[in-house]
Amino acid sequence: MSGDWNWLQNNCAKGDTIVATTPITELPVLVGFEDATPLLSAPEALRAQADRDGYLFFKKLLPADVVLDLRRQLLDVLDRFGWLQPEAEPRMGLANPAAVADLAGWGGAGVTQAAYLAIQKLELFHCLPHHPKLIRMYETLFGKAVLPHPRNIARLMIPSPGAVPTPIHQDFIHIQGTRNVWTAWIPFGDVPRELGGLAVLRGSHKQGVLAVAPAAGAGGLEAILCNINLPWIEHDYEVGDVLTFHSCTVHKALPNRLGNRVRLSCDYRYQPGDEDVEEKSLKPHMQIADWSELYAGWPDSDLKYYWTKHNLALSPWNETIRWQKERICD
Ligand SMILES: O=C(O)CCC(=O)C(=O)O
Repeated sequence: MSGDWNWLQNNCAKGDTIVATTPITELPVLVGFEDATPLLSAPEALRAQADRDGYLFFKKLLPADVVLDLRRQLLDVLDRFGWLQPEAEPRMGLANPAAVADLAGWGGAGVTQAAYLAIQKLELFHCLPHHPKLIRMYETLFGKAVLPHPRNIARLMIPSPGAVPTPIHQDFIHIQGTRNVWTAWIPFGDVPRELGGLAVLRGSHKQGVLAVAPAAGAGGLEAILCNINLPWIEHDYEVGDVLTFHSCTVHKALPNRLGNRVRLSCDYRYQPGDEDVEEKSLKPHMQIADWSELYAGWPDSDLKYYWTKHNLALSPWNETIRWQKERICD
């Protein structure tokens, strides 16, 4: 055990205020998720693994052509805004360093508000979370009907001087409602570890809701890890892969070490249809527009306002969960 870890434990024992600093980097790191695909035909075993680890990984759950089609649409938007290298094929996803030098991402999306609006208008972006492979997987996990949240999040992580990887956090403080919400993190294209994929802290969902401190990066709040000795699991993602994790599972993005390559991904969220949902989960991400504006260019589709057909149990937002800015460890 390292000196840093001992420092954390000693200071925790004394009840000092803990700020999230060095001990986090000292946690063990393992590489490679176990593929949970075989457990889809053994629901009890699937749930046992989900309960043990707080996440499940499915190798190539989604068809590559669908995911790559969405990747192409996202890169087209980045190209339209002039952020990709003009001499390279857009599908390579290579940022133009001069064009992104001053890029200030809006609210953790990685791109400006105007570009994020264009992305939120893409029908396929909001269609993909309803793919039967995803819905069946969550029905198996929950053992009941599933509510996909319509607030779908895209992460367009363009390497620019101001870009910061998503900090260590739990989704629950940003979602609320039932804790039984699971996020699907889906890479849009291959995302080796060097490109800055998502890492999860195995078993951390059993720690409850952790205290937070302000931090740079998406979400703006960092979970304070105190007296936790669990391993980080990192992975080299391939197109079609799906990682899903509980709303209390601690996770973070790895830094992008691949120069100019853009990292694209999404967060789609799912919960049992009969459990509480907080109202903002039913609105567009960061309330960038009304649904009517996002839907304006779509053909007629059952997916428009689909959640209004569910009998939803709404629960109120609790701002105090996000007020905890420091924690005294016991
Ligand atoms: O993809 C990312 O960098 C962040 C994903 C995530 O953890 C989140 O949006 O909550």
